[in-house]
Amino acid sequence: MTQPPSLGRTRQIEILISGVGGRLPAVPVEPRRLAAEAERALSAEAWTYVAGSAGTEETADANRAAFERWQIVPRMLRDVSQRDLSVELFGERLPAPLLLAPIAVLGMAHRQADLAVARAAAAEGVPMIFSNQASVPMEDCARVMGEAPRWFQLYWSTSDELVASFVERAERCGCGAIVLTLDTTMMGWRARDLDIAYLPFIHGQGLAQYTSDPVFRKSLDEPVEALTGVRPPRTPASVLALLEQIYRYPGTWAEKLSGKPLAAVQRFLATYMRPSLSWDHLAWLRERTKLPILLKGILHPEDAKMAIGHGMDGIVVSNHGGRQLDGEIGALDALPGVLAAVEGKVPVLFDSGIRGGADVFKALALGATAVCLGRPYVYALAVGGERGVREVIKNVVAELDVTLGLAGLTSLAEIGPEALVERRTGSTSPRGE
Ligand code: LAC
Repeated sequence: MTQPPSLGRTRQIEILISGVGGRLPAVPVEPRRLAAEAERALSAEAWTYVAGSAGTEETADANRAAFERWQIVPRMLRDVSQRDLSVELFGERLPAPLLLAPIAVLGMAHRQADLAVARAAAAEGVPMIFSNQASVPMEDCARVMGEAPRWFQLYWSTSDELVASFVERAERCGCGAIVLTLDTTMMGWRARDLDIAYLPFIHGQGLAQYTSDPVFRKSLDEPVEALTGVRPPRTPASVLALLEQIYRYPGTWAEKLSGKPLAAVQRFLATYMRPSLSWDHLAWLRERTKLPILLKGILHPEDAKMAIGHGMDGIVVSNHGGRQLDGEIGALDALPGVLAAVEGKVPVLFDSGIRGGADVFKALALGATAVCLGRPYVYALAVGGERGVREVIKNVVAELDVTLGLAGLTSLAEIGPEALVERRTGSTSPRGE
């Protein structure tokens, strides 16, 4: 699949011609305005959960600062009239080096949640990575995607039986890869969420992969060990939370009223995190699936080497959008070290901080094979639903196309570190000149 030769210009013209008729884009093109409109569209709880990062949110700032440290040095007079953004990943040719990152609880952003994103991703040919914490079961998303590419993100819970079931379901759903997220062996210290004392999962949101799973549902017949001695105070709010759990639990009214919705939340909270996970576990997963396995959350070069040593097929350099560990290295700052350790043996993907096409260009120039877009598509979902997600995908890809051409390049293979210079105070000069 290849792009029309001037995708960036096509998108610009499409927007500008519609503007002549007084019609504006469904979602803002400018990333900060997109976030601001999403904040207006979302409930306080949803905005806090989606936009928030860990602790003082220094990591989220570091992610952006890392992009700002690199500047593009364009070349001129190079005939950039024909450009190609396509890339091959695990035997599949993608129209652009872009995937949609797995994001939990999209139901907080829009009624159609993951389904709207799945339709938008399929229409644009951009793979969607189904979230382990989705609001819609993966089977339903796969159904609306036809043959379009999709992957599955896995959290390794304390139940290996459940992990195996998720992986089998992902295979049956036609997922092209398993992305094992490693940086969430416990929930990051999310000060914003703690200040409003809100976690969507406790309200029965983001549990769709679990409540649709035969292994998980069977486990609800067994007693669940209490996590702490703390019980919610009996208030109107706690009754409302119970009603939310009942409303979101799939099944017949008999099941809904059987105590299962509360059991599902309790079982989830008891199972979800596995801090004991270690490198030794990977062989078990490797045996269970022929799909490529990518490790997401790798930032240290030694971990990258270990991943390859353990037969992993790819790496996603990511700090979970700054949501897990405060005061952590900016993800883009970690990319060169990981790439040097990987020595081109497996594809290295990147996420955390991508806001537009120029950011994608910088990550590719440093050596990433492709990138994952995160919060911007959730913001677009909140503001414009499926159409909004399509637009944000188009905008990022179009901006990448424009950036490529204006940098004097015509294909991804041509993008390399020589296109960048590290920002210095005072004058900067391109490498090699
Ligand atoms: C989060 C987890 C659940 O970032 O992925 O909220």
